[in-house]
Amino acid sequence: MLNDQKVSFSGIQPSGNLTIGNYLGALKNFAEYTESYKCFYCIVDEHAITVRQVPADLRRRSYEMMALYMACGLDPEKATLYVQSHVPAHAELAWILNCFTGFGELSRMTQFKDKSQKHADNINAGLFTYPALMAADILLYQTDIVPVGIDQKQHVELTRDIATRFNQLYPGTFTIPEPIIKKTGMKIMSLADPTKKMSKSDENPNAVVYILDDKDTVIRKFKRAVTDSETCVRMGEGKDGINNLISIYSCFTGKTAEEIEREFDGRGYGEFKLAVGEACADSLDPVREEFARILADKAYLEAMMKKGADEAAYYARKTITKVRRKLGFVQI
Ligand code: AQP
Repeated sequence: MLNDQKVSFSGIQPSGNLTIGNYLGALKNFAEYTESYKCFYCIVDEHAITVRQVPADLRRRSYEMMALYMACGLDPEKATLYVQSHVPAHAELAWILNCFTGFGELSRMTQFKDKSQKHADNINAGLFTYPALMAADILLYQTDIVPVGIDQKQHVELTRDIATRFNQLYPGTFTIPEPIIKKTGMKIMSLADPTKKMSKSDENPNAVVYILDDKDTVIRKFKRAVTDSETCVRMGEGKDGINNLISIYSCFTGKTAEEIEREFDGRGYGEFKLAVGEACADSLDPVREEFARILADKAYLEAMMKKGADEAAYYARKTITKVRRKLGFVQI
């Protein structure tokens, strides 16, 4: 907690074009905390390099994400929007927290297991210690809440364990954060294989709907979405494709699953898929327009990045100074 105001922190990697999974599970929810919390929303480029990135793409996507944060309703006057590598305290605290994180704890992280399978030629130490950097991101700002999708729950829980352990040794250092995971949209699945999470680094572009896809592309992708051999639009076990489409439609329209089942009673999958595509494309239309407008002004984006980095560094410095003192590092 900073000066009695509660803190919300979250981050997204600029490791690909953002998907509606990133949007519904995280980004869309960020703005609702800006009135009552001090918010820090970060573009976590240091996390992104745990997987090989093309430098020009990483740079371009960092600008794009800054524009997208704003296009999704985040006002840089109300929330601190910044790039992780602009605030060196993240890397500094990550090193310290590495020394308070168990090898066994890191070995149990599902993301590490998944990503080391996916990138078998590059299982680097950064991929393994990624959760310690994420703990640093969160703990630097004395964060109370972390709005994320369900896939990040395990990392936030580890952050809590690390913070609790640190506080036992050095009382009063960190606020213990809570993950905030919305029930609808917490895990949007791939359209090509609805048993798998929709992921921005998926190689099959038809598996993923990007926030910036145009309307025709969005509708085409939903039309092709894998479903099952039934025709009735209803939630059920083994109906992963339809369950996923119902939850996407619910997120974009605010309707409950029961309302959706009633709305499509007696109508086939084709009609339902079209409605999901239209609801998604229509909701994202204003985001796309705003994004294009903001992205065109590079000087403004850079000024906002600088402003965000300065603000974040100010708060991060307070925590890092406290941590250094508690650890016994000499202050000069
Ligand atoms: N499919 C999803 N459904 C709901 N939420 C999701 N998130 C990601 N995918 C889904 C949430 O988006 C936020 C940012 O994620 P990230 O960039 O840190 O990386 P990630 O979780 O590993 O997401 P991706 O898209 O799968 O990225 P890549 O392909 O680079 O690994 C998080 O809050 C996450 O929960």
